[in-house]
Amino acid sequence: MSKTLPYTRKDIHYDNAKFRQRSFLKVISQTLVNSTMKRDCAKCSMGKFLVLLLLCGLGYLMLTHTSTTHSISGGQEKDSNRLKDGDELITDGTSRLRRFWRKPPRLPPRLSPDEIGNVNKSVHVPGKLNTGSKWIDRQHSVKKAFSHAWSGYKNHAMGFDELMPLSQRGMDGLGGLGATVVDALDTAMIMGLDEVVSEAGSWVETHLPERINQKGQVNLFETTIRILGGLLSAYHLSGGEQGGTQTHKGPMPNIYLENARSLADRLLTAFTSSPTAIPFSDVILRDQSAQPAPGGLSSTSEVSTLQLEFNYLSFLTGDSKYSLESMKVLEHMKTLPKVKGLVPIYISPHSGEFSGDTIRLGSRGDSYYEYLIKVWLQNKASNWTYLYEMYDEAMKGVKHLLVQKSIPNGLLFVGELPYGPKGSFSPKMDHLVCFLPGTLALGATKGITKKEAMKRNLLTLEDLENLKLAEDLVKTCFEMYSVTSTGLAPEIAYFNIEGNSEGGLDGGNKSSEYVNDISIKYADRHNLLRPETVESLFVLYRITEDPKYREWGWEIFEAFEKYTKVDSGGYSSLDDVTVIPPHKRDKMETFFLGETLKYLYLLFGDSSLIPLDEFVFNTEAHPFPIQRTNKRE
Ligand code: DMJ
Repeated sequence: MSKTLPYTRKDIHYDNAKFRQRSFLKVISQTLVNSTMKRDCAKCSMGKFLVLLLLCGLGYLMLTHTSTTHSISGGQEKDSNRLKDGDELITDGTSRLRRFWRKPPRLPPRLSPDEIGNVNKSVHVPGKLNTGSKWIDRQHSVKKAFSHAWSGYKNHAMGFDELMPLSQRGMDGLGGLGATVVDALDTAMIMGLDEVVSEAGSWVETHLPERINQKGQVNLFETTIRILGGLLSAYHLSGGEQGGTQTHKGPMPNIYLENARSLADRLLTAFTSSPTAIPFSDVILRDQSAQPAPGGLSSTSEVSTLQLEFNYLSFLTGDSKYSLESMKVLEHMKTLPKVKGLVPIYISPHSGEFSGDTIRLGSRGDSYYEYLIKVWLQNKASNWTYLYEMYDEAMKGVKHLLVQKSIPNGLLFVGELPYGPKGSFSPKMDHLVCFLPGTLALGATKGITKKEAMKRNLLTLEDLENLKLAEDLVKTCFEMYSVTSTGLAPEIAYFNIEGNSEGGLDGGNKSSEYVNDISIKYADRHNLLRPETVESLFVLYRITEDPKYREWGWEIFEAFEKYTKVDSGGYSSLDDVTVIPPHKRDKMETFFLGETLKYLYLLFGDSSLIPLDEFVFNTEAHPFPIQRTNKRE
């Protein structure tokens, strides 16, 4: 059980008042109150009383004088229309005077989660964060990396699921739907790479319909998050929701939606053939049939990480069946027994019950927790408050049962309960768990900046605690990279804790402060170009606006460039991140283009690009717009 949480108020900087600008009069009056003048005035010295009077008069004149320097010029006018409550643009003296009498800071509001979500529309100021050209250059480097990855794939593996960059050929590890094409498509749109959009879009138009009809077994989860998700975001980003006007190169947006619908109609059989609300794990596309995984069980994360995609498809098509089937899973899970909101990593589609005791936020558990909050955020109009409650309870469970601190240097990490709550704690953390800092931060502010949320008094103490935990955990994720010789994280890390030091060696970077806190087992030393840490850095940067997250992201990007780039095109997974030079594995995962490079590009870019209070990213980094209305009803 965690001995390190909860944080104290001091730790989480609970002081809304210090995020408010003090008015001019407040500064004067507080200075007077705190100065020796206070004592002197008490003696009623006439001279000092007159000085005080003079100061007050001067203050009043300054504040009520209408200055032309505050008039809004043409360029600013546009932005000023977007300013709402609490913004600090002052245009006349009367407004200034009003600021004198600002009410004292309120306590966090006691709103229901849905109410909090609804008042959370952020005031967005484009260009605010992307100041210096350093970040423009770095963003450009990521774009170049994407082009290099795509050229390797296009030249050697076009139409296959993945590129084998060393062998310079393709492989179909995901059922043969050209997964890299579809996963990469919206990243190319976001980066403005028209040629790639055109190549990938033409491939979708020409080849995907036939593949969807004729291919065999695919995994429901992987196909939903990568292919269905990629098609839906491509539809949105190419202007599909603006009435089909084409705003990008490539086919008309409807091509993406038609393919999405055709694919989803087949995937639905995984739900409809199951005797319970829990879908089977695999679908045979050409037969339009479904089957359970060998052994009969589905992964908890897999069955609960379909709803963003199916809901959005229902929204776009007006056909509620996709949403209804997928939401049955979460509605059913709501009724199942849990351990402080935490759930085992397997579930049976035959009985509808969880199976086994293992609880973790790594593989097979991770995105269950991610989708609870994201599906709620996506569908504010639907009032699915139970999802927020499940998320909230689960995060309390994480803090209570899974978070511990390493020795000797105190990194917070999220471990596992391989034998349930009564068994021993394992200080093992998959890289996959590094999605959690981003999710916690998103859950705390609902996508707006911390500063804005503080200004509007929207954060509860629990939100602030979760945000603090997010910041501590993302540091740990970053240190999982820093402790290795290559600067790249292993697939799994173990943390040394009091009374339990797992085997394994250090990461090889002896100059890291945390070299004795983290150990890595031989079998876990690989790196698959995974996105979770840069994903969380992106979210944490957008929410806290702390530039260190960009710097950390840049260090990680440089390490990818140095050790995973293949000259003939593409990037490769590594066998061992602790040795230099690391041996390459000959596989470029689709999520390197779909997620890792997209999040890095967004991290270095302007915050107006895919704002977090207007879009929700599926677990494969495909952004869907947050739904303000519910078309289904
Ligand atoms: C991706 O397919 C998704 O992010 C998923 O949720 C977890 N695994 C990979 C990336 O690591």
